[in-house]
This record gives sequence, C-alpha cells and structure tokens, in this order.
Amino acid sequence: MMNMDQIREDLKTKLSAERFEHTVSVMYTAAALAMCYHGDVRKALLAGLLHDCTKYMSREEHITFCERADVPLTEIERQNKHLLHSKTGAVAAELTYGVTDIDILNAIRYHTTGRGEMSLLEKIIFTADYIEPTRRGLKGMDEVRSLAFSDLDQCICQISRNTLDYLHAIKAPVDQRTQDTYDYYSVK
Ligand code: DGI
Ligand code: FE
Ligand code: FE
Repeated sequence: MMNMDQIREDLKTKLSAERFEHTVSVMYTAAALAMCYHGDVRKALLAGLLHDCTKYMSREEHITFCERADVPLTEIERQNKHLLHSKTGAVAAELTYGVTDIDILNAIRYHTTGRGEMSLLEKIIFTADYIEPTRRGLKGMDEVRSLAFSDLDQCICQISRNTLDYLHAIKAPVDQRTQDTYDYYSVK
C-alpha cells in the first residue's frame, strides 16, 4: 500500500484545488468523529483521504474503469456521476492505492448514498463528507454539525432526509441505497 503522504501527493496532482481542500477537510473531520465515538482514527483518516479519489474522472472514464475491474453497474449508476465516483473510488483505493481493509473500502463505496445498518466507519465518512467545515449552504447545517457529535444515527437521518428532499426538488432519480439509508435511520 502507498503510505498516506504518497497518496496525498498523488491526489494533489489529480484533484482540483477545491476538491483537494474538501478531501483534507473530510479526513480531519472523520478523525474527529472517530475520536468522539471511539473509532479507529487512522482508518478514518485514510478513508477520508481516499473517499473522492476518482472525482476527477469523466462519466466515460468511470464506466470504463468499472468495466476493466469487472464491477457491475446498475442503470441508475451509469446515468449519474455522483453515484459512479463512490463506486470507482473504492475500486481505485484497492487497485491503485493498495488498500485491503474491507471496512475502509465499504466506507468509500457507500459514502454518497449511505446504506442501511452501516458500520461506524461508514457512518463517520458519510457524515464527515456532509458536515466538513468548508462545505457551505446546506439546510440546517448548524444543527446537523452539532448532532454529528452528539447522536450520529440521528444526524444520518437528517442528512439523508435533506438529500432526498434535494433529489426530489431537482427531480433526480433516487438510488435504492439512498432511500434505504433514510428508511433505516429514521426509525432507529
Ligand atoms: O462527492 P461530494 O460532492 O463530496 O459528495 P457526495 O459523494 O455525497 O455526492 C453528493 C451528490 O450526490 C449530491 O449532489 C447528491 C448526489 N446523490 C446522493 N444520493 C443520490 C444522489 N444523486 C442521485 N441522482 N441519486 C441518489 O440516490
Ligand atoms: Fe463524494
Ligand atoms: Fe466528498
């Protein structure tokens, strides 16, 4: 596996300056959440660093990358770059950067949609991506940020409700996993 410094240098050349700043911000926010919930801080840093590692790819590149790695795509994923980058991110984390830890790979794979019954690390990356301090302008952000450090499951419920509201407002197709996240965490 490449070490964290090597991965960081590599990503600096691949991602835009803003995306790189977001990446570093997610990394440290994830570390803070891991400290709060007694998770593995090193894994949180690594998953945060890699979560958007393929965000520079075009839709066609994502699709080619998945075909080469034999990763099947659903029709809705094929149509949507947001859904593609988390899938290819997990593949690149494994094949390009040499990550073998399945929990880290899943945290990257499900960071955009979430899923029901997430591991602590999956919850941390899903949440850190949304609340990191350089991200602005989302509904009820102050409350969501505070909730992240007091009730992580409730926070995930709020985030996924906001995402569903947003997707309905722009009439974008909802992935089953995005719906599952809300369904699971809203009754928890
Ligand atoms: O990569 P980031 O911008 O840091 O954040 P992200 O990976 O959470 O992606 C956020 C985008 O993904 C946001 O514009 C909403 C979109 N998204 C999340 N779930 C779904 C979705 N888009 C569609 N079409 N369907 C979903 O279920
Ligand atoms: Fe992302
Ligand atoms: Fe992100």
